[in-house]
Amino acid sequence: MTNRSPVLRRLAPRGLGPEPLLTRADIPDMAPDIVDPSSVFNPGAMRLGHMSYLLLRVQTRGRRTFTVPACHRLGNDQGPGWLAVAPQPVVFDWRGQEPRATIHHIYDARITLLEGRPLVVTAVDLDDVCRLAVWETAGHFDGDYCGLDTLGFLGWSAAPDSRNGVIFPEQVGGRYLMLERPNETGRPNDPASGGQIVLSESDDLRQWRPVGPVMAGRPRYWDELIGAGPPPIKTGQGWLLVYHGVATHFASAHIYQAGAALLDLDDPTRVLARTRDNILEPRLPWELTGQVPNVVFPGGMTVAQLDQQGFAAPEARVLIYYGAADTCVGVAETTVGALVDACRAHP
Ligand code: BMA
Repeated sequence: MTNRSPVLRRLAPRGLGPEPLLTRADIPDMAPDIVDPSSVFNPGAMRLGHMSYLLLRVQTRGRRTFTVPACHRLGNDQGPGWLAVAPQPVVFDWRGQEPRATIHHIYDARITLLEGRPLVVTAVDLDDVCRLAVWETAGHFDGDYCGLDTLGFLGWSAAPDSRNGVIFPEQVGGRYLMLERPNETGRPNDPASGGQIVLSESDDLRQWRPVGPVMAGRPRYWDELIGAGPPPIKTGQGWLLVYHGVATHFASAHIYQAGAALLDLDDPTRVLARTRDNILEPRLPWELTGQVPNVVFPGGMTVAQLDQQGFAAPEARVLIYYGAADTCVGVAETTVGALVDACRAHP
């Protein structure tokens, strides 16, 4: 068997073996910008009805980065599977607030459905730093792709140089919350990364201020460097966060894996439990080999149903969308209960 993990099961979206949900072959040409692209990876996701709405990171042969909407539904008793990629990349509307520095790349979108509307956080590579931008949808929800085709700028996150920003799906204590991962200076020739997830807060989604640290990497183990994966989901046991961890102590390459943690519902700076082991690691050829080898990088998580108060039940089915080797997109399934149990397995 390829995957005996009790927590996450990779899916076979085309009915063969565990295989990518999307590869570069699924991205239609969008001349003049996207023609025969090199890769598609690191998707953000949100669920509306029975559909997952994705924002894909598409890289061209010029190593330019575009964000492309898509939608996905697994085939089941209720209907056939569905996968469609938009014919145009997302238009980012800075609304006259673009930074003065050169904008090189906008990437790794994370989507949160908050108060009935999608909010997106992206990384923005500038000359010297990477900042996190918060965007709202500018299109209508009743159109294709839920209005994710045009995103309007709302503001910058609190940290001056960070990545992996995710907004909570509801206010906590009367404020909006975001997890972000300040970048520490990378080693020579390494991309800047970081070993700590922190909490930021906002009254209006435009101005963000720091609150404090949430969790740190564990040197010498699987998650030495860390960053939030998809936005957290609310469970009776706490905010369920899937995050990525990077093992940096292997000579040949860093290994990007996924784990999970439970954060206190009222004070998400308190970590209640955390997986000792990773719950997903690169094992399949398309996770081990690609533009950046040995990478699984979760960015989207959809839950089949939430109750009236926004809680996900233990039996609710979870899909986790992840980038593989910075080259393609995979999807794995589990339940809320299995993730919570994995967090609490080794107190
Ligand atoms: C991280 C980010 C991700 C990327 C990953 C693996 O630092 O840059 O966008 O997928 O590295 O290369």
